[in-house]
Amino acid sequence: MNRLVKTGALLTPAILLTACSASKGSEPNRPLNIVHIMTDDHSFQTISAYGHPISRLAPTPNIDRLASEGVLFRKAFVENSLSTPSRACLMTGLYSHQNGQRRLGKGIDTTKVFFSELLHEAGYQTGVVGKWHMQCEPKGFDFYHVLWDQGEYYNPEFKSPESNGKYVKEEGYATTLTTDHALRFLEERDKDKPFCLLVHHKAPHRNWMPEGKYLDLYEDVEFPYPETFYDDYATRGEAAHKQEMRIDDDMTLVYDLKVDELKQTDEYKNEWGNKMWNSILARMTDEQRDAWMAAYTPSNEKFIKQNLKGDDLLRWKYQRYLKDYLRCIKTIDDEVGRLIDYLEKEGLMDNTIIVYTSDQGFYMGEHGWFDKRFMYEESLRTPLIIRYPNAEKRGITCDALVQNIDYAPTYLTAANVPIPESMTGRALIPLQNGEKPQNWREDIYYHYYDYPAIHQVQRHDGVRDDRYKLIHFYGEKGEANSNELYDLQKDPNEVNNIYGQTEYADVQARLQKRLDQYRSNLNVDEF
Ligand code: SGN
Ligand code: CA
Repeated sequence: MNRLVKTGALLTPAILLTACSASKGSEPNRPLNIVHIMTDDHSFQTISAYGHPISRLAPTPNIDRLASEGVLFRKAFVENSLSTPSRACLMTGLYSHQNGQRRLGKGIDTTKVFFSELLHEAGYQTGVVGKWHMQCEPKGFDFYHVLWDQGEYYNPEFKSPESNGKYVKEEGYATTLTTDHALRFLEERDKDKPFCLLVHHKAPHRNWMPEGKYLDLYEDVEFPYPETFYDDYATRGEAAHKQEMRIDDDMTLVYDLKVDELKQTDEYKNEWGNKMWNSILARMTDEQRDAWMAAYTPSNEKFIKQNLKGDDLLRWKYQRYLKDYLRCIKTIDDEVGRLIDYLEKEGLMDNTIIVYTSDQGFYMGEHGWFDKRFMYEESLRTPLIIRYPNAEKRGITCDALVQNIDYAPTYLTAANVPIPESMTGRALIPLQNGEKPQNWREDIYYHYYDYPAIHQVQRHDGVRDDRYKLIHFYGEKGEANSNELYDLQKDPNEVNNIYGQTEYADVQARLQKRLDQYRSNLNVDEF
């Protein structure tokens, strides 16, 4: 294991020292506790601190509290917009092709060091609860209590050291149970040691199942439609046309939108997802199922009677999708509040870094889509809020370009543990006042690989700087490659692909050069 500290343009020991002693009132070099809260598929559009019109109708006061006391990152990105790869980036501080986890399923190179191992060796108590979603055991943790695969919303199965490798079903709702286990770790920990806790929620992942008390929340609200809801992909290449993540064609009425009554009908009895839907209902207790049916049956019956078609049907689907998704967010927000209350009550707010993020962004109907995967903004961007203890400035925003490979170096720095030379990401601590240090990165590299696969988003890589984005799509043999270029200042919705236009020749050449440099410096082996 390489234990050299990064030097040069990256992180010098001097910066390390400043970074950790910058907080007013804190002891210099005191190792900080770390709480990393990461949801699954949570869009920045649905956190009210980000100010998007959807979130104004469904506020998130507890997550917003972290933003009002911390730094809200407006340009936080993932490297590969998919769960397992994103989690591998988090643990290793490496890009997907460096840590092996390019797609869902197998891949993680377990010889790569996880930051949890280094913290553990440095005397930290380490814990992870909720969604782990990697095909390796949690490495470097004293405590784990993790969900099976994607996890279930109702009565999910968890594995822990005490369960001897078996997954054991627990009665309750995933978001609440995950928080219960997080609090148990905090309660049972050795209070003389610093700690690092990863709280990884399943919600709001597909199929967006709200908890009992919020089943009819927002029922009478009409959520606004995104400007690109009817995008026809006119200026784009093949990839945007061929994907299978459209609300109109690919979102199912029974499994995704919970119209249980339709599963018996000739038209929908073989719809994709019906089996999963039946197993979701079967795992509920009678009480949970009764509450569910009582809440959904009246609106489902009304919907069936209306016999909606075309645009009316699409708009109904969108409203049902948003309501369920935002109901899941409501519980997340409550549970973030419960965790913060505990930290406050225990006097831990002054020596703990609290982070709120997601494993990637998500489409809330932009371009007519749900899901993620594409390098277009809504899935490339992830929410990121960091609350530093005793910060000099609170409630600030940061526009520096940051990425999910930066978490591991950040947490090592907070713990005064040297960052291995082999880690690619950079510690975010120098950004704690919202300002971008002079030698900060000017652009980011993105690479998506999971194709062919569900949702059929072609492989692509690309580079994004503060203003422009170049994407190179490549499929399988026989499929056309294509390039797209966007001017995010003039065209924030990315509907006008300007690749090949003469007035952008210089920009295109500059971004292409950067993309080539990334590929060669990082030894990228496919594109
Ligand atoms: C499941 C979902 C997909 C989703 C992937 C990846 N289908 O396969 O819609 O894209 O997970 O999601 S589901 O109906 O079975 O839920 S990820 O967040 O884990 O990357
Ligand atoms: Ca995810």
